[in-house]
Amino acid sequence: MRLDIISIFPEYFSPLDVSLIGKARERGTLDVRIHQLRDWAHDVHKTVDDTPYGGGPGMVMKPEVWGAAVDAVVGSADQVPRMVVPTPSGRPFTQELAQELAREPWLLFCCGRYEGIDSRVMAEYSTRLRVDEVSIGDYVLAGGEVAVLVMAEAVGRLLPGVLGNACSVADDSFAPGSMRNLLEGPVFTKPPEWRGHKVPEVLLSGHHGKIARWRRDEALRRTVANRPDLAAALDPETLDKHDRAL
Ligand code: 6GU
Repeated sequence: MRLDIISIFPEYFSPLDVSLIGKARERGTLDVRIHQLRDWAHDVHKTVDDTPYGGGPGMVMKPEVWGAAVDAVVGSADQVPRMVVPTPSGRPFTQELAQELAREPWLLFCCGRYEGIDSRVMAEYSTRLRVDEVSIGDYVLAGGEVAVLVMAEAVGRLLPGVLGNACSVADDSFAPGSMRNLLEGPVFTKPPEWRGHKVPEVLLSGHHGKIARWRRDEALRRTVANRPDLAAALDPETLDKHDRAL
């Protein structure tokens, strides 16, 4: 996968040099290219923003600068990227969207700062590319950079060969399967007792059926406690008698 990022703060993306994503880049699974937006600002001050039409606080990023930057990155290749614009007013970023993005050969993330990017930029590229404005949650960040790190990691770990163990993707909270829509329960490793806290007996029993049942119970308990919204949306058909007793 090719992943282009345009930002006025390329320094934000040094985490992409390390860990899972860093290794994927070394192997050539992932081709990450980070661009400084100001390279396409042509006045002496390298201005990228201006005051909003209609008044109001803050600044808006200029369409001409973004247009020049995106045109240069998209170029005249026979392929075009899917464009993702991080913004708190976008559609929610979910595991489902991460899976969809992981199937794309080329993603372009456009990081806005201030009050955002002039809307005509998204309108213009929507005629040529798939454009999604995406939010990573109900809170406001100072810019899209950290949101892009979040999305790049969520997407990158889904690429074939990036995770050591393909099963760890299947087991994730929010992944499809029998644990679908349930949060992952607690996990334990050696020693069997630590500071008086014992590992639940069933996990030491070697009884795979009982272990699976216990894990599902714990997942359901945790979902009810931490995410009543998810618990309420569980399909009653998939809840068996045992689940309902919890
Ligand atoms: Cl994608 N960007 C910004 N600036 N704030 C956010 C966000 C994105 N998602 C949640 N808050």
